[in-house]
Amino acid sequence: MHLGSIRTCAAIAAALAFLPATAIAAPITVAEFTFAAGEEAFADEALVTSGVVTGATAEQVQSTLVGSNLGDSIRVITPDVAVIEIAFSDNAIVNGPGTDLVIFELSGSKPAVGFADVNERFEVSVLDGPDFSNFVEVVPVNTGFLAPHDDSLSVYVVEIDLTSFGFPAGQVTNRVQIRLVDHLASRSADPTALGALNSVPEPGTGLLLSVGLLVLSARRRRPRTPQIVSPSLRER
Ligand SMILES: [Ca+2]
Ligand SMILES: [Ca+2]
Repeated sequence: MHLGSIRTCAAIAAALAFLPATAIAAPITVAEFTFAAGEEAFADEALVTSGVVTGATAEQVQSTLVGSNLGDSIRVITPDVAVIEIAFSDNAIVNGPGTDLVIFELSGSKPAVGFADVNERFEVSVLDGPDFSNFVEVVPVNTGFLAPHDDSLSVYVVEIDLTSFGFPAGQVTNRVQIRLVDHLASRSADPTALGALNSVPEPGTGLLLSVGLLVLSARRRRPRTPQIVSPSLRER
């Protein structure tokens, strides 16, 4: 085997040796739900696709719904309504056992754990193949945990099992839409985060990227004399 090839293989082997330690995140527990994939399990992008989120810029909608932090929430107030599309880009939600996705919502404290607040109901749609499903109404349930930055608010959750959207076991999705309506004529539900309990890494990120960069790095180091690259090769 050529010396350069040996070096390339050694570089890849070294990468694979350390990647498991960096690629496998520490689990995160949020209001008694443990996300084995850690921060990766949570939503990565959020975009208002129709209507208006009351009092929030596009950047605020994005920063509020992305990641595991429950410190802020969004809402609509009549006459506003809004559809928000949430994307998972470094992971996908897979239909595994039981609940696959948890949507966290913040509402005024209620004494009873398990209290389902119908006034905070909203609608959820999931991307199924090329199309989004019909919207399904969901009702947040009190976990009994208080919001980390405001103990006048409780953490409520909606647990989504993709089976209820007709997904067979193992089918994945990486996009969800939520539709917010103000049912109380005062404010709608207040979603704050979305996390995949059953999460799989998105192919093409993480491991593949790291190995690819190392192969490129090894190849770039190989020449010991300057090379002339023809314009035609550059353009390929
Ligand atoms: Ca993610
Ligand atoms: Ca499931």
